[in-house]
Amino acid sequence: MIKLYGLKMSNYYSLTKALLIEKGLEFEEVKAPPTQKPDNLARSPMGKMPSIEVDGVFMSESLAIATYLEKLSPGNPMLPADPLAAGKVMELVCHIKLDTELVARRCIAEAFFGGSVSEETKTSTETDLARGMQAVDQLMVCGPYAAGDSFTLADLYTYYSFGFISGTAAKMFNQDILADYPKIKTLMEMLAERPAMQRVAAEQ
Ligand SMILES: N[C@@H](CCC(=O)N[C@@H](CS)C(=O)NCC(=O)O)C(=O)O
Repeated sequence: MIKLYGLKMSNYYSLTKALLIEKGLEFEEVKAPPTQKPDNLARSPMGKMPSIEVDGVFMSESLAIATYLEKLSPGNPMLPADPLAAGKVMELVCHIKLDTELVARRCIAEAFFGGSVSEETKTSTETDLARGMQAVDQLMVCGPYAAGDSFTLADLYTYYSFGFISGTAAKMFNQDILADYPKIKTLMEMLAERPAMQRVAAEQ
């Protein structure tokens, strides 16, 4: 059985858990904080969460795990069969991850953990996040799902990134970041109703 390591508070852990549920795969959750200790580094070279273990093999990075799960369990696909459409899903995932989620993450210490970040970091985060939001919005199809008419990996990354991004923007910039992006806001509301997302939230 697949073992899922990490903490339920993590958005990437939650994303991976929701994916396992969407795929109908059996898994066991193992509580493992993100540390630089040898046991965690063996699972995840940067000491982050989530990671999984399959037959004694460890794997980190949610996108790598998603790629593995897609090959393992092609039923209930998270990528369209059409190569171009699949590429477009991954393009959207990349922009969500790199240009919005990772940007908001620069302020995580102050937004969620009682730390502080420099004024320079706050300013660059606000500017870069605004730019990333435009890029993501440009690619968002919302027809009705993120990348078209079927639920894909892009919806998982949308849901578990924009929850975190909205929280960060509210705390750091007193900003309702989705107010200017009604397409994404409506999609978030729709995705919140999915059984996988509901189960992840209920078990958090
Ligand atoms: N690119 C990674 C990101 C994972 C990540 O940033 N995880 C966070 C929790 S959501 C973490 O472990 N943070 C602790 C740390 O950076 O030490 C993925 O997609 O899995």
